[in-house]
Amino acid sequence: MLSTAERNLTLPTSARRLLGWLTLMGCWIASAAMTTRAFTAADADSAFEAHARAFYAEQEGRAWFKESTDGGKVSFWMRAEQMEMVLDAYERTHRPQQLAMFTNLFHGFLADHHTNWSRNPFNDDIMWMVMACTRAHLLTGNPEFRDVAKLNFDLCYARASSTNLGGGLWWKTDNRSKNACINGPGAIAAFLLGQATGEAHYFVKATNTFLWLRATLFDPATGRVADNIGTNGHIARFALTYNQGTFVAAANFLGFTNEAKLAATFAMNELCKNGYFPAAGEKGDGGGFNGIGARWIARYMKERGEQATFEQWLQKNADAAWQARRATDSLIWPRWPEPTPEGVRYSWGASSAVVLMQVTRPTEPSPK
Ligand code: 7K2
Repeated sequence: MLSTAERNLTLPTSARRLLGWLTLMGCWIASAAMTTRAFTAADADSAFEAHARAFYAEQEGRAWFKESTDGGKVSFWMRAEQMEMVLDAYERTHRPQQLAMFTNLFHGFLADHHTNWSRNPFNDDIMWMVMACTRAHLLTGNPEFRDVAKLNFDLCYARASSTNLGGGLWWKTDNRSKNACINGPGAIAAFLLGQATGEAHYFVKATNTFLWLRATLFDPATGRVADNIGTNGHIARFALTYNQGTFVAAANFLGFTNEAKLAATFAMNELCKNGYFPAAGEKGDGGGFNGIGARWIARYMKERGEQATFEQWLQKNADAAWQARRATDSLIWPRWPEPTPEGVRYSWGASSAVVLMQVTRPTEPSPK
């Protein structure tokens, strides 16, 4: 038998040169593949498990998320939204233990905040938790989740809805502004409750809320969703990824696909730098904004077959987020592609990357 080298020697010079080139190219492609950032479904599992290991706590069937690696308990809306993160994982894996986690978190939430949330002056807080519970009901059929969602949506909508400024929902009970962060979630919550209960008035509420939001805070020329309008009519124009995401969700549910695409495109092209979601602070409300944005944009993309426009962008972020995990416990802060530093990390800030990795299609198959 001739060795490869010997066999090559029998080839004419031009063919040998070509072979040399091909070998070189092969090495180059292989080394590029090794440095290419990629994540697998197993990595999405690992990211979720790392977050749970660091922050999920449970006692006698009642669970919560710690505020940080130092302990504590995370506040109302960040807790609700990390419950949505658990649903994102369940929607991807269909693992019963993730549903059990949600159920424990639900009971833990009610133990701390009771079944009637009207003492919370933030209407948006209530709507975030209504969304979590209604999604859980739609996934499980458990009436416990639906009934609490319905009770609290109804009381929140009754106090938040008004004709001032042409309609829409007040952000807080002091009735000083109408914000995207209540009207997007309010429209989503109403729509999902319509699905959960079959009661048509919820779809009317979803439509009215969305149409007000579109007319008042959405710019159809750019896709920007402004943050809020005050009682004096002043519009705060700044745009945030979570407001873009909830607008996209409501638009998608109600069939306003042009608006959904515009708002998603604005988030991708105008709010991102080098294609990366904006770096968020970890302690405040902003830590989980990108997770909310990614969740709803990804869902819209999948339901409307818009992968060609948005999937590479989501995957670039999910890859970068996974690369940015820290070695000690695989937590990921909300400032990828910068690597996650050692020290205290916050559950809400660490949830954005976890959500992103649950809702984005992996860029590589899992190893066998
Ligand atoms: O001003 C609102 C909102 O319009 C804006 O987008 C963000 C920006 O800040 C607040 S919303 C944050 C609230 C969420 N609900 C619970 C409250 O404790 C919290 O202030 O960050």
